[in-house]
Amino acid sequence: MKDETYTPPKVWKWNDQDGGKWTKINRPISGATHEKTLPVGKNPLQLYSLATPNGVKVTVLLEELIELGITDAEYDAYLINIGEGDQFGSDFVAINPNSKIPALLDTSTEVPTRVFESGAILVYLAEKFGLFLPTKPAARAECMSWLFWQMGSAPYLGGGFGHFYSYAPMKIEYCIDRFSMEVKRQLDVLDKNLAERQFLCGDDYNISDIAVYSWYGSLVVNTLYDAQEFLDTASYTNVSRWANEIQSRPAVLRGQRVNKTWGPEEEQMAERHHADDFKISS
Ligand SMILES: N[C@@H](CCC(=O)N[C@@H](CS)C(=O)NCC(=O)O)C(=O)O
Repeated sequence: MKDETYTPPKVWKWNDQDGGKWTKINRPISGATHEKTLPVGKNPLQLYSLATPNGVKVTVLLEELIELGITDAEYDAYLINIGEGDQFGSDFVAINPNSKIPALLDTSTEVPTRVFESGAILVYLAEKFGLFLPTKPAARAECMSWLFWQMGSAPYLGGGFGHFYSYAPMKIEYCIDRFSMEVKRQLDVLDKNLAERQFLCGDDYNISDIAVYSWYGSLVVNTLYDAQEFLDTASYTNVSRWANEIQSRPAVLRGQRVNKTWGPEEEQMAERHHADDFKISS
């Protein structure tokens, strides 16, 4: 372990720490680093994103809405390359002062509405179109509980486990153990819930399934961190059953391709502007 003898100084200073894959974009300050105008397309909704699990949540919901014939959910999806620092451009920061994808601009409202944080975007869209979010108080509370569970839990999976297992420049047993333990505990929470229910909240698929699937479903179907074997995800049989069912939905397959610029070419789609884009590129 590189840092066995490290003693933290009195005051932490920002210098050339080797933060691994993301080291070039990590900064201890917020705000724009450069002027950059974002494109705006013709559709009511403008999405600025990338096909990471947080980005995919939104494109899956939008594709589900379009699958149901909701034309007002048509959207332009523009690529934000976080490896190149696009999230620090001035127009992006005006939509999301937190400089992270996904960010949404709803141009159909009298004054364009900005929405940031993937959970807030899911709730905004579900409420706007009256779909995928139950309205009865008890069912809504259950949906919100699982949605907020995902928002609070996934940083342990992404920023914790994923970072130290996949991205960190050295393998640190202490960190990998700590976050593997927590991720396995989280998978067990999901598995016990899904032993009783088809979807997270019962018989109906809603935005909590979309949010949790994008992280934990991807983990068990092995599109995230290549950690299926390491975490023995197959032993969470109820999570696997649920993930495979969601994975086969046409809207999910489409949503996962939007703003994707890696993997097999036929799965990539840097930008999306029209439902027919999938036909053209597939
Ligand atoms: N809590 C935020 C997290 C978003 C987030 O972490 N996005 C990552 C990609 S998955 C990002 O944009 N990272 C760029 C950076 O940290 O500079 C959400 O759910 O929207």
